Amino acid sequence: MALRDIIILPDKRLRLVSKPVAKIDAATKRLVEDMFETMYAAPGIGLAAIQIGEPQRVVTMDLSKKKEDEKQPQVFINPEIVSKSDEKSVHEEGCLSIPEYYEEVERPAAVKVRYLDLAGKQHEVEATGLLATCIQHEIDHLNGVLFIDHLSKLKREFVIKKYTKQAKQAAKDAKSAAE
Ligand code: GNR
Ligand code: NI
Repeated sequence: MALRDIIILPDKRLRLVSKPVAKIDAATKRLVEDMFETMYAAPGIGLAAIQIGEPQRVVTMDLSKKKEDEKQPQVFINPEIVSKSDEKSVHEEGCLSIPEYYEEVERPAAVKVRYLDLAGKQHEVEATGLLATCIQHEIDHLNGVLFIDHLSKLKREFVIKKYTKQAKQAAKDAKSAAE
C-alpha cells in the first residue's frame, strides 16, 4: 500500500472525465488499497481516484462515525446514478481537493446507484442521507465536477481565485527555498 498525494484546486486534472474500469484486475486492487490508505490518512469519508491523479471511475468511501467504531470500507467501481428523487436536501460539504473550505450544497435527497464491487459483481443501492450526498459528490469528481460548481458563480470564482493565489505563492516559496 502507498500513501498518495491528493491533488488540489486549481490542478486541471480535477476537470478530467474519468474512464470506466474495463477489467477489474490486480492493478485495480492496488489502486483501491492506495485510495483507502490516502483517504483514511487525510482523513476523509470519500475519495475519487482522480484525486490521486488516476482518471478511472473508482470511488472509496467510509461513512463510519467515529475512529473507535468498526471501519465500514465501501468501493464503487463504474458507479452510475440510475434515478434521483425530486425531493432535495441541503448538506454541508467539504472536499480534500479544496482543503478547509466548507459550504452547503443542495442535491437530490435520494439517488439509486448502480456499481460494481471489487469482485466485479453488480449492485444497486438506494442512497439517502450522508451516503446520497457523498456518492453524488464522488460521481461528480468522476465527471470533472467539483462541489463548488453547485454554488453561485461569485462564490465559485472567489474560491478558485483563492486557491490559485495559494498555489502561486507555494511555487514561489519552493523556488526561493531551493536557491
Ligand atoms: O471527506 C469528505 N467529506 C465530505 C463531507 C460532506 C460531503 C462530501 C464529502 S467528501 C469529502 C472527501 C472528498 O473530497 N471526496 O471527494
Ligand atoms: Ni471531493
